[in-house]
Amino acid sequence: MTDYASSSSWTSFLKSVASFSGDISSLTAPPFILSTTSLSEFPQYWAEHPDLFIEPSLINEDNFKDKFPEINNLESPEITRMIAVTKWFIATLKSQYCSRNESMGTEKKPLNPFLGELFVGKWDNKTNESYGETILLSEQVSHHPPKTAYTIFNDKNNVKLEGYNQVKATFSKTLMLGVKQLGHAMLQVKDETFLITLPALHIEGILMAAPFVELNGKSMILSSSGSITIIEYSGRGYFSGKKNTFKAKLYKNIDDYNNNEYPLYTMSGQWSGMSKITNGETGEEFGTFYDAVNHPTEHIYVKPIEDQNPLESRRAWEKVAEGITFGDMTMISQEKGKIENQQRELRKKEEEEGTEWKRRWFKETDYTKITSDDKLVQTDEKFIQLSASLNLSTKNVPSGSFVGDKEDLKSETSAHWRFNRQAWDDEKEIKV
Ligand code: CLR
Repeated sequence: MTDYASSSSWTSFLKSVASFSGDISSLTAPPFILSTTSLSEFPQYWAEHPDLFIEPSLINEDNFKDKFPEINNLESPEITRMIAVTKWFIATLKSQYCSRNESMGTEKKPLNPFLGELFVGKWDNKTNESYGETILLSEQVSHHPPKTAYTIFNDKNNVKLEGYNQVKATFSKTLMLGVKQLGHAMLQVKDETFLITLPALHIEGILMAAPFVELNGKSMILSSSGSITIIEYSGRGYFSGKKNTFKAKLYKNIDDYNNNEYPLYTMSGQWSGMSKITNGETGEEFGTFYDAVNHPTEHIYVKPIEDQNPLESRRAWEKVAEGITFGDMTMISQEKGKIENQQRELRKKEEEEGTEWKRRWFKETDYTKITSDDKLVQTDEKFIQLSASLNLSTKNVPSGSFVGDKEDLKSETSAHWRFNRQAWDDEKEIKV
């Protein structure tokens, strides 16, 4: 138990949790559990292994057999790319869900981005010229409820990830915080598209003032070439004694999955540690799939604060972050207050003028409003096709819900945030 756990600020925080309304950002937490990082930065976790992010695009007809030499009889470039995409995805999890514990000792409450907040940066991949630059753009497209839209792209290798984050959280009686993710991610590798559903998670250790994330539920990766990977998560003492456990099954096609046929490959182990890959039918072990411990992350490059636009996250939150670092509650609330007032003023003005805050690089598509005359861009078209192939709901529901599920029947909208590349190409003020 930490000293913080018995502090009066923590016990009163725990009491306030009892009347939790569903909006985590409204909880007033003591400074020691506040992070100096805004949620708008979280999309960077998708690409802290820039090599694995690009790898699927380097696999082709001529070289696929050499890509995973330990696996015999690799059958096609498509399946080999699916293995590489699955490996990249598993490799993102340690960054996504363990990095705050590693850098700050525990999970902390991130700063709640204001509407229009931006976070941009890049991996210049200087040590490997053939990789080219990978760019991240993230934008807070909604404040109530919080939604962060993002894209990460590498033009040289024709790889693009786009998606958005939104969560729905509930506290259990034992003070476990259960979190469902509502968005999804789409990865485009040249002509191939992958739809990725996001796992549910929960925060343990809140009572002890030492929160950490564990994953539960599933994620799915559906490829436009027909293959599918289903990943199931569990924690300590569920299907193994270890934390951060996963079991992934890669099927050649959705029929094989639906008909309970053997998968081509099974990957299993710890996403924060070692995992192995085996033949899905015979169980023959091929070797290590991914070793998270011996694969250090590469952090994004972000411009110095003095070169940033006032809408950019680290610049906007600079003073609040200082307050958090000093543990100075007065400074934190004063500086937060300034941002909140400014936001209130803007909303008031917009209301008076009958306008709305203009989103910079992303736009919302409501799939319930699409008619047969509408021209669909590739992301829209693939999202609809891939979802339909597995009967996944395209509505605003927890990621991975199916058509006919309770959540699907309850939801009326299918509004998702998509990247508008033209808007970025026309961008004059913000530089990476
Ligand atoms: C955001 C999207 C990322 C994955 C991810 C990782 C950790 C999650 C975060 C998402 C959303 C916010 C989150 C966080 C862990 C803790 C934090 C749920 C899903 C909450 C708001 C903090 C609670 C505060 C405690 C002190 C109780 O790709």
